Amino acid sequence: MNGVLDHYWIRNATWLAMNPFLHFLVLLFVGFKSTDSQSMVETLPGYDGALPFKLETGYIGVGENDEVQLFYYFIESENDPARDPLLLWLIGGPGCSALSAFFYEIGPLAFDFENFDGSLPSLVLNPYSWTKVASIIFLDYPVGAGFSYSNTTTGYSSSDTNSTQHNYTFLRKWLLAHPEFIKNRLYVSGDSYGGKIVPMLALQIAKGNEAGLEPIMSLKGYIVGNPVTYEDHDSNEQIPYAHRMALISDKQFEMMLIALPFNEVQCTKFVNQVQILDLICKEIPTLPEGGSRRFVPSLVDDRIGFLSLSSQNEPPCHSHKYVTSYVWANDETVREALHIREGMVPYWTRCNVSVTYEKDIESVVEYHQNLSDRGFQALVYSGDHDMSVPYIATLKWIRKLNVSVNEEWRAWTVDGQVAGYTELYKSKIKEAYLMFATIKARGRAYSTRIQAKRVFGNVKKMVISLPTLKSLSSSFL
Ligand SMILES: *[C@@H]1O[C@H](CO)[C@@H](O)[C@H](O)[C@H]1NC(C)=O
Ligand SMILES: *[C@@H]1O[C@H](CO)[C@@H](O)[C@H](O)[C@H]1NC(C)=O
Ligand SMILES: *[C@@H]1O[C@H](CO)[C@@H](O)[C@H](O)[C@H]1NC(C)=O
Ligand SMILES: *[C@@H]1O[C@H](CO)[C@@H](O)[C@H](O)[C@H]1NC(C)=O
Ligand SMILES: *[C@@H]1O[C@H](CO)[C@@H](O)[C@H](O)[C@H]1NC(C)=O
Ligand SMILES: CC(=O)N[C@H]1CO[C@H](CO)[C@@H](O)[C@@H]1O
Repeated sequence: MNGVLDHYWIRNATWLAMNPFLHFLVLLFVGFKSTDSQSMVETLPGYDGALPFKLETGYIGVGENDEVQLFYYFIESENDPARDPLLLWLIGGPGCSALSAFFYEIGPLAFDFENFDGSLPSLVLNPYSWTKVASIIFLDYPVGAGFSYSNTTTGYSSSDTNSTQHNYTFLRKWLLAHPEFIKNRLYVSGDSYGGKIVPMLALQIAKGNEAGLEPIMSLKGYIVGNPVTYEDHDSNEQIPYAHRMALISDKQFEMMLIALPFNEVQCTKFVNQVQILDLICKEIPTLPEGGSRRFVPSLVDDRIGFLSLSSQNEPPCHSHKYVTSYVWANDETVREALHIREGMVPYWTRCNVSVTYEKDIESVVEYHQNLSDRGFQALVYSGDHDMSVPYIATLKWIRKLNVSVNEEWRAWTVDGQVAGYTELYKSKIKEAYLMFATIKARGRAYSTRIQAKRVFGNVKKMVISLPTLKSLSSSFL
């Protein structure tokens, strides 16, 4: 406990005291329980001195008896938290930890991989952190991901539908515990598999608002990157994508068009799906059980030895970078600093591939449509070298929405260089814009500094120049 936390509680208590009726409703509908916790984190192992931003971590209970405890990291905007938007960030998987997005994608800190020697990695600031323009809640979802856990076995089963519900309950409770953020413009955001939950949750929020559920959220729109939307259709587009990217021949492509037998998998199996220009590498998943904390190179059965990594700025295998997160997140001092509850998640993994999860919603195109019909803004971006959710799959469902092209396809730039291409769509029903943008990227959009800068440039302009994306596109793109 410290001053800032007390401050939160005091404000919260005052707010609730002033709204006894609301408090009652809240208790009735959200079932506020005492198992929730929140703590300010002022220092982190690996970073010298006090953190130059406000970090809070905590657990919020969801499910019938709060048996599911969702863990989150909240970073206040480094600009103007009172006025900047609030983003809820949902990472993909399903089953990946929010910490991965925090360190490897859009968060304020990154690992100093260059000087990593196997012991606790040092942390450096990320100049392109989205927290420069927005406050962000990074959520470990669904249950089983990151530090989120359930104290019952049945609590571990989840699905698109009930993780959306968990997410919604989470957000309601979180906002009630942080009433100073209720009025901030809210964007639900996420990428990859998170891109499927984002529109579901956004629509749930819209419906909750329409039904008068407290707190009424200031939802303005949503942001998705390489979003899984309709898996079967998304993967159908991998073939034309592979053709466009010179991974299969014209002849093979023609054979496929006329449905002659041709094994596309054979042709692309040696291609890294999420980053077609990258090597295929194993993710280095674990450290030796019970052994020393130092990394043992012989465990790595990749073609490229681990020893060669530390001497290079950019490791040849992107996935090797992830080893730092295992070392860091499983360090006792780190867990203590993050206020992780003891014994609940004995070993942190970046992506829990064994989460019990049912994909019970096949397509979320209808959710995008309904959000657009209701007037919500959307930023949809695609790293253009990602074959698992190729940009053409994304464009395909966008063009099926009841929207018209408002600005034709054209380049957008960062520092005078083309950073990608964009097309702006407008709802035929409401003053709602959907901006699609490609990011020239080696796979997912953040894998190098320059790419991170590109995505950041786009998001920065979006969150700053609302209310409509229209003004954004004329002022920036
Ligand atoms: C699970 O946690 C909730 C909230 O702390 C508690 O009410 C419940 O009794 C716990 N159940 C078990 C089986 O431990
Ligand atoms: C969530 O969905 C899974 C799969 O459909 C189901 O087994 C589980 O009972 C659901 N959990 C709750 C709390 O509804
Ligand atoms: C992964 O998820 C499963 C099921 O949801 C859970 O039982 C398990 O403890 C999780 N593993 C880790 C390492 O968190
Ligand atoms: C979307 O809107 C249509 C028409 O109002 C409605 O029938 C449908 O149930 C909505 N879908 C969702 C997921 O809310
Ligand atoms: C699309 O929007 C137009 C204009 O409001 C409306 O007339 C039409 O019914 C909509 N189409 C669909 C499929 O919703
Ligand atoms: C889509 C979805 O899961 N909706 C659920 C969200 O949560 C509320 C209650 O918190 C349910 O009523 C919805 O059915």
